[in-house]
Amino acid sequence: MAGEEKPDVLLIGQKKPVIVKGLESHVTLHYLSDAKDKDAFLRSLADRVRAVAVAYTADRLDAEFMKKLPKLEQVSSFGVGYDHIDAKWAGEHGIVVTNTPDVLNEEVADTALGLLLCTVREFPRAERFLRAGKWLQGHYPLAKATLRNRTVGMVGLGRIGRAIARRLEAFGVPVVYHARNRVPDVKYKYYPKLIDMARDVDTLMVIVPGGESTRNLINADVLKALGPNGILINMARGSVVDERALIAALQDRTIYSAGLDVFANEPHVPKELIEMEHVVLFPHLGSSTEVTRAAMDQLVVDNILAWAAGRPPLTPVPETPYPPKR
Ligand code: A2R
Repeated sequence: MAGEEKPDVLLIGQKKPVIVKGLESHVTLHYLSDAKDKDAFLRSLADRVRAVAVAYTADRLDAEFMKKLPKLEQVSSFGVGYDHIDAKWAGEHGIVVTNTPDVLNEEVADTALGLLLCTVREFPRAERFLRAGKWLQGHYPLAKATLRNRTVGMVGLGRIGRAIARRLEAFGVPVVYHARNRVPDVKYKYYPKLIDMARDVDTLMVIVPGGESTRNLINADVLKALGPNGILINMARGSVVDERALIAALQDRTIYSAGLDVFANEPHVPKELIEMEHVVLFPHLGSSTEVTRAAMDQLVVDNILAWAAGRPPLTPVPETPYPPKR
């Protein structure tokens, strides 16, 4: 009977065990990664696929892609950031997009503090020193920077930003923030203008969404305002920082250092950054533990299962309110 048929779902990206196991008994899964000719594959499924699960992938789900699946109702995407999906277009065309917020907040905040400490106190560089046998010749030089006299300007104070700010408070580090809107229930000083905050602080912690509204938000002017003691930590997306301007600012010591978990063209990292001993570079580790990634995968599954059962999505993004306009 047609009513008992399992719905067809396209899986884009890695065949992650939690996602495949969680979905395969409830829906018929089609794997884009298996297709030799992706366009032909999508054409063959165009009449059937009504939902897409997006695992970890570099693929973009733009309007052109979604148009190839005219029956599409829901896109369940892995990760809190969804700048790889044209959510505005989806919302305008009755497609609900879901992401995986909250389950990763504390993990990403841990990574942010780790990256900040590594950058301020040069821990990775000191460890390289030990491994190279240099301790036998003398002590590692004293760190020039310290967290003790710093003020952190949060660029973004959402779910993850607040978890980072809580940790900073516990460390005794003053916190202020910039976002487009004041957050009503926090006591941190609010800066409506990023440039004003950059001028007043010596450390920026960037944790905003990627996409056009934040592209190159951290530009040469902001870095200049941050100044020669300045440290930039980017936990957001590479696109939020003008990478060329950052490289120039690090080379001529317009700012002191940077800790970067994200890059403009991952996994490619500019040679200039790799050659700089005093910056700290992480391979996009934000949420990357087995436990947290499994929780994110499970939320991808649960959003699809809710859709398949005719229930509202658990975590729709703001651009695609539920119920969708059709
Ligand atoms: O601007 P607001 O009031 O919407 O505040 C949000 C802020 N934000 C921005 N701040 C300045 N300029 C912008 N153009 C701009 N767009 C957004 O970023 C809010 O304070 C924060 C985002 O918070 P949530 O939506 O709760 O995101 P969550 O879960 O903290 O994750 C942030 C990002 C992800 O999108 C990934 O790219 C990355 O962290 O992992």
